[in-house]
Amino acid sequence: MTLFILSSLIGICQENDNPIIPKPYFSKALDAVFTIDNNTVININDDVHELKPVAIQLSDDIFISKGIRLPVVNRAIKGQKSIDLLLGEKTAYVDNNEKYELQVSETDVFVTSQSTTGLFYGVQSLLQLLRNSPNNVINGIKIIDKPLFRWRGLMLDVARYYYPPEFIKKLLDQMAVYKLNKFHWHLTDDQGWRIEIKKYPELTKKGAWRKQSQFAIGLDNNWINKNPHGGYYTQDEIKDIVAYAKSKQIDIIPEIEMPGHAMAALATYPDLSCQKKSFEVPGTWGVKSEVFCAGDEKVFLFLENVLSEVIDLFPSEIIHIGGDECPKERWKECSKCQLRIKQQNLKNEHELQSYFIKRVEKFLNSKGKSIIGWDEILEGGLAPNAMVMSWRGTKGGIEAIKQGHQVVMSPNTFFYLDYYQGLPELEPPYGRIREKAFTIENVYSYTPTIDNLSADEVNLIAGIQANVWTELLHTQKSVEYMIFPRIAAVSEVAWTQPNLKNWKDFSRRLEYEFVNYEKLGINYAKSIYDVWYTATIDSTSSKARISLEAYNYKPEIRYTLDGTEPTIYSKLYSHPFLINLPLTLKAATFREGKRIGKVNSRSFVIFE
Ligand code: TNX
Repeated sequence: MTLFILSSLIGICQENDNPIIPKPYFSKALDAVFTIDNNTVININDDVHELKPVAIQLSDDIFISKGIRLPVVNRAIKGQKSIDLLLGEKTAYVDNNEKYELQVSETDVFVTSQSTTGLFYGVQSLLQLLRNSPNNVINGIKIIDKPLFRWRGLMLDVARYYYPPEFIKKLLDQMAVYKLNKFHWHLTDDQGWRIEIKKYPELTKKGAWRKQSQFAIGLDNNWINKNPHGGYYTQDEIKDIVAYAKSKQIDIIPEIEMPGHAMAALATYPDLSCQKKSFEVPGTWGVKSEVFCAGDEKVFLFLENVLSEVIDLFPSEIIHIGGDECPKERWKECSKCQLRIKQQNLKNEHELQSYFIKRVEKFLNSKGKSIIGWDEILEGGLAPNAMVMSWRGTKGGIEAIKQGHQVVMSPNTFFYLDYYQGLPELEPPYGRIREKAFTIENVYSYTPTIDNLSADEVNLIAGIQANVWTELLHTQKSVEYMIFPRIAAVSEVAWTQPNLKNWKDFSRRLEYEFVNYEKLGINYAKSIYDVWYTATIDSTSSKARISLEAYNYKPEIRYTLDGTEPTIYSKLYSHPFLINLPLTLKAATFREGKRIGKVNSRSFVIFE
């Protein structure tokens, strides 16, 4: 019954001016305004111990955002204007522990949930309302909110380039704002080992450093930066970051890559490879032939020792063990690997990979942990509690579901934030170029296909995740550029019911985020303001039909045909037009008398 009322209300209330990202499950404007001033208090029940830290954090955040310090009090005196945090009270909903309610009326703001997680999300919504308001006033609103998916992830590859703890924390701050709850920390790879392991100090003494870095992939892959690069996180730093994440309701899922993508470890301990030869930590990218030897017991002992320390550092129930892109050529030539295949009655090297993963999985299971791995771990079968991260499109994910595994959809066709988000000629020179840019609108458009799945199978989709691989992102600024603002779209895909998603409305709300990024000094991409062309050229009549498009909210596109820069006085684009060739078209977006996008310039010629 409640559900029915909710769903009929949702349609009506879609158009209100709620600026929150990700869009809540239900929201309705109320005819009231709440003003925060020096007489406002944050009201909690002191007997509920979990409330205190949330309240103090809220008070700090309001101070940072509005410069007003609200005292935290135990049950405010009647009549006093207050923000009330309520845990496990006043709420009828218990079906989802991330659920919260937020009500802003004239005299009170109520944030209510059954759990501290839900309460935290309610507070995040409140803070967004407040920061997006030009003064200290919040318009009346009632929100009932809960997420679509339980896994709302972001992965950062710190192996290809190292980023310091403060940067990780800054990222966690923004993940929390967007109600993302899984930070997947890609800590080891060919080009660097970034986690201190007490039993093997050499791993970070040697394996965390490389002599050079390759700068580009593709046409110009010979450009080498000869500066050494490296760094790692001490166990103390990791503990601190894990605790910080926890305070923001974020689990950190550590990834230790195996059996491939492991050259940093092999360079440190050549004995763990098949050929036992010494290597350098590579300063080039790509899939490497050197992998952990699957026939040598030393390798499993090493990994078990490493994982034991990892388990102690990360409370997460799930450990990521990689499993992707493991070439088999060394195993084919290795007598120990071949002996293992024979002794274990395996058919080939693919089954040897499966043996490897299952063995590590068994170890982790014995410690009360379960594994997640890239979709290659499916090959050869898995224990039922293993999760699969589907990166090569979503096929692997669907297959995993059919085999009864939980999956995280992370297709490289939508969620690889190392790919360009705009027109290559207008973007800064970092990230990967594909035929098609991964615009924020593309990211936003993702919904998992569930057509051929039963309800139980759909429930196996734990969620979605965006991945930031960093081969081509050598500065913090470049990483920020690739993440922001696409992270906002990721959060809405992860949190919001698909039927509530609406690009135009999202692009309106995104404008508030840009203001916030400016305030926080986040190097965000403004690619959404750039103009895209489509031209159909008819060489017999020497004419072209040109259409222009921009994805920002209510774009105002102006253009010139005479080679001059477009200004606010240039022609306003309204619909596709036919035009004589050759010509040079220059177009950009404008707002309130100012150019906001870059100038996209194109020459169209006639091919004889
Ligand atoms: C594939 S996704 C990889 C990474 C690369 C990435 C570049 C995956 C499991 N493996 O090693 O960094 O492509 O986009």
